[in-house]
Amino acid sequence: MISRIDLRGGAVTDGTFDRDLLPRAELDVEAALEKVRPICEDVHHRGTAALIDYAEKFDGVTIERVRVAPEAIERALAELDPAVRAALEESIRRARIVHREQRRTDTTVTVVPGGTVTERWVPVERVGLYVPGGRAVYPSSVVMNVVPAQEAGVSSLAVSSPPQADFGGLPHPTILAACALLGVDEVYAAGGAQAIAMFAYGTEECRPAQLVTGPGNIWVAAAKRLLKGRIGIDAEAGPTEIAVLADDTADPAHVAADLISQAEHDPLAAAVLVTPSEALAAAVEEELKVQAPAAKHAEERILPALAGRQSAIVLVDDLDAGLAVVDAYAAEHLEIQTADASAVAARVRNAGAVFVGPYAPVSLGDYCAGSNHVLPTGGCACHSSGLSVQSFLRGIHVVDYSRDALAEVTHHVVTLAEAEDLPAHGAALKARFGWKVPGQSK
Ligand code: HSO
Ligand code: ZN
Repeated sequence: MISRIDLRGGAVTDGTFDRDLLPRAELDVEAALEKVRPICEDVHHRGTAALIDYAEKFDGVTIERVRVAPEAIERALAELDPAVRAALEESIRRARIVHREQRRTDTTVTVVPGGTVTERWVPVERVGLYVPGGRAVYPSSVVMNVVPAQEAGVSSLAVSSPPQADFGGLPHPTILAACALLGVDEVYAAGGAQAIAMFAYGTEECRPAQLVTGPGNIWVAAAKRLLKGRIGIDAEAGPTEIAVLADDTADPAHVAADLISQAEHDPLAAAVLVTPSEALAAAVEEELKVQAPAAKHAEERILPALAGRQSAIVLVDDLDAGLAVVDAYAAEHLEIQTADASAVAARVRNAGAVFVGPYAPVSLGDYCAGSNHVLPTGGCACHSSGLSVQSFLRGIHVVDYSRDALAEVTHHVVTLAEAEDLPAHGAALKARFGWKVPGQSK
């Protein structure tokens, strides 16, 4: 079962504690690079024919085309369970409410009279979205990727998900139905590294995209690392993580249920409780002992995730030390279940998303909070954000100076250019003023 890490005794507060003590899974993406390189090159050179071969080899299905026919997408929607449809529609509605507000407006700053710099936000033209289809079939992730792209104004959006032997070589029907609900009609049956290569290089059926987003396994992460630059990527998503910072006001049954909820994703998923309360730690351990083995995915995912070195109950001296620990850990998801949770949450510096108080469990955010569930993992929350409308926009600087505004600053530009031994830079300005630097006598 879950292990304990004892960080009591002042080491956290005085900043001397060993951060390597914090639990974390290891994922060797580097080692997967050599395996995915030939696959990506093959897709580059043989296009659709290569994708059809990989469907046979990795997914065990014979397909004739990679692009999914529109009728198959429509059929999946028609056959979708009405309750799932209603829930997906609510998830989409809430995500749209939040993401619509994230759209930045262009800003123009007048630096000097006649000299302006505008930041103009322009959507990426074409985006490929990868949706896994192995252990994880997550229509909710289709929502979380497509909604911000659409709200950003991305005009061309394609989805790819592995062909499923059980569904005649099509992606999973719930994935197709989610695409239909979101108005995405360009869907491909390609999985793993080969799907990322399809978006990066393009094939006879699929125009290349400028950006690929979406979660995936280690092969997808390796392909993203390999093809980054050729195509933009969101992040190399690792196994999911939940950290809970709790004191003895928290309900141990709820804390345990929340830890289990994310352990359910993957044997490498991380579930971490940080608490100053010995009593809470013991009560959560008891709850885990009862709840975890009874859960549906106990054997293959939950129990190994909780027992793994990436999960732990971390004991700290007090909430201040707890905050230092969760900041150092920089969890993908962080729940604050303490007295005055809002005030504690406001002090968090590093987390993909923070869930405040007893009624904001991570599962709410996974589906229906309106927030995005594609969040930085593996400690990347200390420098990166989750997916948002911003992920699909580029800010173009537009520089507009009048003759007078340029004249006024020319001597400074010329001086800096000469200081860097780049006189041609200065000359570009001097040429505009008959080679005489305005404001300088010689
Ligand atoms: N917790 C996952 C997202 C997810 N949960 C999808 C359920 N379905 C990573 O944030
Ligand atoms: Zn989840």
